[in-house]
Amino acid sequence: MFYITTAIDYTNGSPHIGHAYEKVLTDVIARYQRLRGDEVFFLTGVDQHGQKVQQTAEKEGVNPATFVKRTTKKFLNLWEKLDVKYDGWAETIDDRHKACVRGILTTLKDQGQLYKKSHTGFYSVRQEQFLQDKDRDESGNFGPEWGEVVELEEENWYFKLSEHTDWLKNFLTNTPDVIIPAFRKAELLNALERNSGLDLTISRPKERLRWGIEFPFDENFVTYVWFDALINYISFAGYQAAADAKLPDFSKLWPANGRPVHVIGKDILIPAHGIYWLCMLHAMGFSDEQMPRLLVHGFWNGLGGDKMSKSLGNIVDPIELADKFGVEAVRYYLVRDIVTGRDSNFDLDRLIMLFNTELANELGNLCNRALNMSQRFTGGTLSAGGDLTDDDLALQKSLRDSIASYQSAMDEFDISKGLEALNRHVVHCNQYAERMKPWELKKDPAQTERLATVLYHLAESVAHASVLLSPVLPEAAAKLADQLNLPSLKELSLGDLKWGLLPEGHQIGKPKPVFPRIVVDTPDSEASA
Ligand code: ME8
Repeated sequence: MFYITTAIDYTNGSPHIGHAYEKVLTDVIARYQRLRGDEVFFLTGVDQHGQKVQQTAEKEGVNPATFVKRTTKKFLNLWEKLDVKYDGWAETIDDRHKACVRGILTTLKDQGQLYKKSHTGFYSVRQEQFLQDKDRDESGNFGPEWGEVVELEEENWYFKLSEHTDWLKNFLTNTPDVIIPAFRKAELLNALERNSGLDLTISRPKERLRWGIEFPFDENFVTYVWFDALINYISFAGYQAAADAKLPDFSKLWPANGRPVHVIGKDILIPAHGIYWLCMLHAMGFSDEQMPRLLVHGFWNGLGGDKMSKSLGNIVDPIELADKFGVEAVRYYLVRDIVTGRDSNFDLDRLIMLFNTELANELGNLCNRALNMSQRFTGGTLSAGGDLTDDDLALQKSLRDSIASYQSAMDEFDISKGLEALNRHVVHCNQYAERMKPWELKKDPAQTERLATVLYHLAESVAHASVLLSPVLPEAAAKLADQLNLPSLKELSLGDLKWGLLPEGHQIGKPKPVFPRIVVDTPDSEASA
């Protein structure tokens, strides 16, 4: 069982391209794992509590519950549009989740992991939060962005995080591959050095935050939004769920020796996932073997290369993009033009260029050639009968190499490299077609068998390409399988990818272009040339 999750998105605003990237990336990984033959459970969802939501709802003059329902819908619509196919959907206002959070709070309290104490500190009335030394400006003051700052005493519940940090240091130091990419582990260990000794405030007094999960043993407090949100990974996996809760069987999704994969952005590794969550799991009695793997992806910067922000007005809207360029172009770009773990600048010219060169020109051309020529020259009937030349054998080797590189890249969550491996074979096939010139062979009756062999090599390559492409572009892959007239392609596993997917005498279907070129009619766009 391969259990994979994404971060759950804040519902205080609309989804942007960063949200879309994370969910498409996870969808691609989930689909790839299925292609490998694994059973997969993919959980995603929304983070609906907390101060930000309460504040935005107030600004809009609606109650938080109405507000989150409205924004949650935007996320649901986006996943449907982008063909993100999850198995479980997490909403933190769900009663089953609340019951799980409350159960965990009670257990941790009974185990002596929680305590209540009062804290005196500087509090920003405008931002409704306690400030820390890092919030001071160069002259040591709290700047005007914090508004009125007052010294305040407040009681809260704390989780004894500090009791788990030595364990965490040892665990991280001695366990390879739990933080991906590895350079993030060094950052995490550094942060742990700086943070050790601190416990975590896990409550907010109701006087300043009402929109949260009420403490089961202290009605004056709600749960801190991160403590609440992180628990989604287990609550929606069926952790300590009631029998009739319609949730998965937890022991199947998260067995004693199983590590789920949490896909998260680089901004929420430290401290939320890398420190709080791993320590929370440890406190709940999860073993080292059960600690999740954290796959930490990078950020898309907005158009122009700056960090995306409302004030710069450079936030990329995934719905607009999909409407303009098509869902497949967006999905392809989001996993092709970024190395998992690194940042990238969102660039429309590159979106168009990558679609037009790698899909419309290379793969599209190969599909058109293979299917159209087979239809026109042999009535759509395939035959692999003839003797093989060095060129044919080189093509078959190129395919084998390509599948092997694809698989090792995808196993390491490096989708861009996996697609590159697939593209190498597609380019090889187009060059093969140029050299073999089936259109010339057609003119010579003595070359009938040779023509069939060449066409078979091209069509067989399209069949493999459609399977390899399917995690990224499921719709295009399904169309190709239909045109090849081979529905079973949609059910294949990676292990089934051997030469000869298309049986002798197979009759292909009617070819139709699957990757129409994106044409942009702005005069200065190079990509439209
Ligand atoms: O952090 N590029 O929610 P969120 C790539 N609710 N990824 C980006 C991005 C960008 N420009 N901007 C944001 C939260 N993300 C919490 C998570 S999990 C228990 C709770 C990623 O809506 C970000 O890193 O701010 C995170 O993984 C996800 O989008 C949701 O961000």
